[in-house]
Amino acid sequence: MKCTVCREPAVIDLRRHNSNFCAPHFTKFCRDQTQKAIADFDMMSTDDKVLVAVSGGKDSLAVWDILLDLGYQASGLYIGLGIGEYSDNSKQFAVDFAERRGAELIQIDLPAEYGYDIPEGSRAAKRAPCSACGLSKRHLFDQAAVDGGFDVLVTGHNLDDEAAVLFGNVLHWQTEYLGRQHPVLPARHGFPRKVKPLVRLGEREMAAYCIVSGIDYIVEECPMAVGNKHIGYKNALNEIEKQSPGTKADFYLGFLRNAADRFAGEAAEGREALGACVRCGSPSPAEVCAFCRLVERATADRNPAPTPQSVELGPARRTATNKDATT
Ligand code: Q46
Ligand code: ZN
Ligand code: ZN
Repeated sequence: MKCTVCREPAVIDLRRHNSNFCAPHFTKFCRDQTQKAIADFDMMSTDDKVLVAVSGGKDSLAVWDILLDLGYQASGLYIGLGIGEYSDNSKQFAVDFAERRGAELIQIDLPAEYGYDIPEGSRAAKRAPCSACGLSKRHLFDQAAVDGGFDVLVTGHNLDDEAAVLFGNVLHWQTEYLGRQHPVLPARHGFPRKVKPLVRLGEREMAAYCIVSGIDYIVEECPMAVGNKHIGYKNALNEIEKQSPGTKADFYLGFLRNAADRFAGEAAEGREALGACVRCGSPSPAEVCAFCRLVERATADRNPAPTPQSVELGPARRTATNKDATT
């Protein structure tokens, strides 16, 4: 198998692009695809102050690496979720990467700073673990981006993730979610601009990118992911992709080109109905936002109910340089 560009031995074949690449040309391919997504969807410019939500997994470390190589001023944000050994290990990969690239890594520790971990939060709130986790992460990412004066929050969602979410939303005709399923969500009061620069690259490509770039990442799956329905959607789409390479990209990128606009109105309606949480000030459809209610329930056993003032002040938010983060 030879590289389509230079005829040297290839390290990967990409059936949907009808191409094989050697390591340097594959790295370039990933960078070009990221740059194309950024340009096509007008995600950000190199003047923007960028915050990357980093989990220690392949996608978030790869997107951080690519953005740094493309000249973006990109800091990382790692949230310790308190999911046992998994969280300890994943944090180390984020810290090591930041140190290697000399990049700033901001860290937030959910148990230390908010008094609960994801297993406890999920039990107390009677929510599935991924639901309590997603809610916590979204809130903390948004808050850290706004507080830190970042122009844009980047997540490592890849083509497989987005196609699986789209598949689920179409299967159940979740029209409001379909209206929001765009790789760029504009900033509005209390929410930073959010972008997904990896939407043109798949899971296998991101794992390969990390391997050829020498990026160590947590390979272990989160132990709480068991039963997550998106895994089933991904498997179903992978079966289709095997028979017909390129279907996943056609499905997702075709939706953005041909159908996403039709649902935009419904998402906008939902957005206008938001007020501000009386405790933390975040945009919320209710008086107290879902995150503040989760904190309250998850910590009810050990703390008196938080007063509006104590939640509003929140824990001290730390900004760690990569050097501080490792000491
Ligand atoms: S970390 Fe959290 Fe994921 Fe684990 S509990 Fe679910 S959402 S699976 S990306
Ligand atoms: Zn080559
Ligand atoms: Zn709140």
